[in-house]
Amino acid sequence: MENNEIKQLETICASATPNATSAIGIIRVSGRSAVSIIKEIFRTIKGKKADFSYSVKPKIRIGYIIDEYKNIVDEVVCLVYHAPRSYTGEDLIEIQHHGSPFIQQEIIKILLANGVRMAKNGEFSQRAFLNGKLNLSQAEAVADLISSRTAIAHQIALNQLKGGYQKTLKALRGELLNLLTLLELELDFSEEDVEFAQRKALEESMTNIEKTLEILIDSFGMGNAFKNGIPIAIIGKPNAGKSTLFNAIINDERAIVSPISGTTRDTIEEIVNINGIEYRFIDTAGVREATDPIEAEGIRRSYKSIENANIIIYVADVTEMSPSEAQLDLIKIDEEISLEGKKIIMVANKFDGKLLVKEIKEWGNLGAVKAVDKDKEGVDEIINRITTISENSMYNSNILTTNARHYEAMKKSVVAIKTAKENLLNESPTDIIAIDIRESLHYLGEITGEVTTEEVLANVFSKFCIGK
Ligand SMILES: Nc1nc2c(ncn2[C@@H]2O[C@H](COP(=O)(O)OP(=O)(O)OP(=O)(O)O)[C@@H](O)[C@H]2O)c(=O)[nH]1
Ligand SMILES: [Mg+2]
Repeated sequence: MENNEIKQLETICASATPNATSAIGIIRVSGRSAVSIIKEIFRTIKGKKADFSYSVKPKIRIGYIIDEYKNIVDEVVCLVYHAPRSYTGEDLIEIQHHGSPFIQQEIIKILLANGVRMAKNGEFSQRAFLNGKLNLSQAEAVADLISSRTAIAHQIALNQLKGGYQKTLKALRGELLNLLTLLELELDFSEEDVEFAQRKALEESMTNIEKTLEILIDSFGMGNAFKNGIPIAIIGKPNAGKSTLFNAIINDERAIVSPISGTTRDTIEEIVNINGIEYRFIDTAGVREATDPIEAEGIRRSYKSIENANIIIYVADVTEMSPSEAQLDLIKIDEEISLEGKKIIMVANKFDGKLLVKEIKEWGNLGAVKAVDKDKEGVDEIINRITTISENSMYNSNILTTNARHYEAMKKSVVAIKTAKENLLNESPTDIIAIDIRESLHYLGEITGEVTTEEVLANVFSKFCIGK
């Protein structure tokens, strides 16, 4: 942390608003000399130096920013937050200026001339973290909050910032610490051969931790999808009507449709926002034995899309295949690439074709959506089903893992707790059990930032925008 302490001595600035014409722009200044510098470059309306002395509540001052020749650059509002009651935990000033990129540049130039340096990406949030204002996963949630494009991504980010996710992590950490304390107490008295902790209770506690971690780990697939758009692959045999359906869902003639088998050769993606959730619909090449290398590559990409999708729309041409043939085809695909955990929506397409009463009934028994390219009903039903699937997964969204870094740390944490439990059941010595509990705690600490390296910090904060 030594390095960070040196960095924190420097006063930093950045524009918190985009470099574009707008009603107002905001420049942030944070650090030890923020207040003394603003005193020099700010004058009240009456042309006097303003009172920026310490106060618990933030101070608001209206006046002018002046350059080295005492010329007025802009009329501004300054908000002064004194340490530690600010976002960064340092003295922090927000200068609200007229939203012109020129004024923004001029004010920043004056700040730089006074010894302030430009902030790096996420440096304000990094300081907030180093000063104990936010833990690491909360800081990451701030970045997610800024970049959230949909209602659900926004809700998840808010939850990661303050809600159930933080509580779950805290509870997990508490339980692990409790376990460790019990085991260490026993170690302190090891000479006397006493067992403070009931083996049964220890085992229960470990199982609890393991279960919670596993729920968090499993939620990553959906959590990540909610954040970046839920991938939905439209698959089936060539000519089944996949591209027709894809165009109908995205409401655009995006994919080429033709009676020629093998029209779609590459995968095509479109993002659609339905009821505040983002979906990535993917039209794929029909899966069959390839006759040429290009087609083979197309089919390989179809499989890749199936692998990455949370939801699969299987399109069957009812004039070409029976319900049992469609099921067999899905089994064949499952052998190629596991469909486990994926939600499958079966679509009986071309329902305007000639069909026997028995076939109509069988498709119904299969729960297939009956679709005809000219009708909207089939598409509406498909969208209804997709919405239901998402809403059911959202039910638990207060403890969704959406961050790949957290996901990796949790996987390591659960391995350690499992090993500890095994050792406990094998009646291994207490110090051996304690090693893995400590390790499990260590990985959990990586998420919230109790244990971090410079490298991890740099990695996390470099993903932020400048000024945050
Ligand atoms: N009668 C009827 N024809 C349809 C229906 N849906 C699609 N078609 C026709 O079926 C043919 C194939 O449609 P596509 O959407 O290109 O099929 P695809 O599954 O994308 O085919 P590939 O890309 O070759 O794998 C086209 O001529 C469509 O007009 C339908 O509901 N009823
Ligand atoms: Mg197609």
